[in-house]
Amino acid sequence: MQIDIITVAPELLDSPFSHSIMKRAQDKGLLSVRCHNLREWAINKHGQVDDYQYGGGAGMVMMSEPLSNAIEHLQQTTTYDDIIYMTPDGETFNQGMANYLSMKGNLLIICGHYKGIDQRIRDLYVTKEISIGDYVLSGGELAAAVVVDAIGRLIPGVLNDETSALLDSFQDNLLAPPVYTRPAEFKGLKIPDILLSGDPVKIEDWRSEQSLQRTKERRPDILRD
Ligand code: 6GU
Repeated sequence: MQIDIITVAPELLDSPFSHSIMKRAQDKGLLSVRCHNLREWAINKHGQVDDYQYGGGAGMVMMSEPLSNAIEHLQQTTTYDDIIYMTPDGETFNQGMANYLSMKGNLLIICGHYKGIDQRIRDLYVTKEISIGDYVLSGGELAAAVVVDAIGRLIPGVLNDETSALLDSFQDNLLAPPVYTRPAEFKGLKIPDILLSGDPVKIEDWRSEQSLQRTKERRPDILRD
């Protein structure tokens, strides 16, 4: 899978994809993430990519020309399954969207800043608008990193134990059960006896029950879905 990201702050995206599972995915050739600095398509030598909004009001708007030129430049060599705009007024990201997007071949992600991007770019190019939650970030980069991480780990072959993504919280509309590792007693707290029983069926039943219990208590909303 190839993911291209258009941003005014490529430095913000250096680190998230350089470690751990995202790094492994790229080293294995299963995922390629490329960040493109929008200022390369600035309208003047000052690197201008934003301007005041028509109708007045505080805050700058990212101009259509640099964005359009960047998108069309990238489209010359890549056909995108989706062109995604990261925006707080987009559809709220969830595991189902991550599953869906992980099956795509090429994605283009546009990160907004300031008051957002000129509406005409959304009308002309964007096929999907994603928010990562009901709060406002200063730019779309951290949100894009979240989305790419959630998608990237689902690409077959990225995780060592291929079944582990299937057992994640949310994969079956249930939260994950509690987990424990050594020692068996820590600060007076013992692990549940069942985990030492050696009975895989009983352990599986216990985990299912814990998942259900946790979901009822913490996220009754997803249980109803
Ligand atoms: Cl995608 N962008 C920004 N700027 N803020 C957000 C967001 C995106 N998702 C939640 N808050």
